[in-house]
Amino acid sequence: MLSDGRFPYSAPASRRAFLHRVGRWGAGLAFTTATSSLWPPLPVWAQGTADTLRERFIVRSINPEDFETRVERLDSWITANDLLFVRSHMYTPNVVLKNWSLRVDGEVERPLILTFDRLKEFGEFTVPVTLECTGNGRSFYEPHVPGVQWGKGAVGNARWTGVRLADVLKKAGVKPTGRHVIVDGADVPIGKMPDFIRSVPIEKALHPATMLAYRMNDAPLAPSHGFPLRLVVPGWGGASWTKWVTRITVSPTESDNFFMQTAYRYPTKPVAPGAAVDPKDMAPVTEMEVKSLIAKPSEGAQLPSGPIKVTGFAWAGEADVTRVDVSTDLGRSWNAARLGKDQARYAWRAWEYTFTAKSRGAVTILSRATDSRGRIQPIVPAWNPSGYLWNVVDKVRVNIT
Ligand SMILES: Nc1nc2c(c(=O)[nH]1)N[C@H]1C(S)=C(S)[C@@H](COP(=O)(O)O)O[C@H]1N2
Ligand SMILES: [Mo]
Repeated sequence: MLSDGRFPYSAPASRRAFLHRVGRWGAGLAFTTATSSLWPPLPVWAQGTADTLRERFIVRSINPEDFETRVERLDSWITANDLLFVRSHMYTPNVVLKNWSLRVDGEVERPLILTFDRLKEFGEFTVPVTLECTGNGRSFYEPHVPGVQWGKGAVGNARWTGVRLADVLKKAGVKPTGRHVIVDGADVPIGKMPDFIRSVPIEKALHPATMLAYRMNDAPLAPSHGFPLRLVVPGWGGASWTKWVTRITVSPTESDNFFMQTAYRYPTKPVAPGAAVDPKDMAPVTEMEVKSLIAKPSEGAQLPSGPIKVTGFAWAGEADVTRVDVSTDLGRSWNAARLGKDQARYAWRAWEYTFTAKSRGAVTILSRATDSRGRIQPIVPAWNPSGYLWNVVDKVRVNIT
């Protein structure tokens, strides 16, 4: 923060940037923003040009914000801030930085209350990490499962900047009884809904890659993505990445919250599609699966004959993607795609593959990733009652004209 208490990157960098920001808000709001010294960045729906929200996203819900990225828009290793999907169970809280603090308590020697200034003293670092909603692909499960009907686009890759959760916990001094770290955010439940509180086991919380992030792709977090502070849990599904963090409680046990004990759980052994599962045979969802995504061409595209370039991304939780194979003959043969040069632990790999269709008519393109643990995308999904962790071989059908 600046010496006069302003939040440095929330101020417009220039007169041009300022006019750009306020231009689409109209004079009334411009006045409010101009006179407020602590305004957070624009919400996701107001970024870019105002009329393009639905061009960038499939809006699953406008408020709470559940915005699925249109995957054909994913054309770079880093996903732009106005393109990264949004998943919020509740309304986006309006956090005012000067009233915000982070409380660290529970099984610690020295409970802390940290202002944003103090938090930044822990020493920041930046890493690209892929974020995927645990329910991404839910709409493809058969039989149908309730929940946000995500297609393929609840995933993206951003460069996160923040401090190590481990450094904050070390400052507080975790007692030997501290086995889980419970993280709560400023969002408040709607109606009778339970609050959104999640916990991560102490080993993952103390891992040097686990971060309390305040910047995304070098910009302050947008309110939709957790302004001013969110958890980044590399390799794990988005449900663990608590947004709008205000409180971190070290505990001997997992959080007893609904979103740990009832939601976001996965069968510990195989179950028949549609079958109910005994709660004792369920465990919290943690890591993401090995998975690939075809970004282009789009489903149903009409393409002239000639070379067809297929592009996409692949990721594998805490493991590394080692290869992506593509089939254009319904899985009879597979050919290696070329992996992009950009890579980082916990970040997806771009891939591309070019082929020439043998004849006109329908062609099905399949993509299949393999990872450093030898995991490979399946052709048939494993069933789970809430539709998490969909990672079946991806498929796009096009028509060669
Ligand atoms: N406080 C809070 N944190 C949250 C959520 C939420 O509803 N409340 N949603 C979670 C889920 S389910 C996902 S997939 C990610 C989505 O992050 P994004 O909106 O930045 O893409 O945030 C997670 N963090
Ligand atoms: Mo999610």
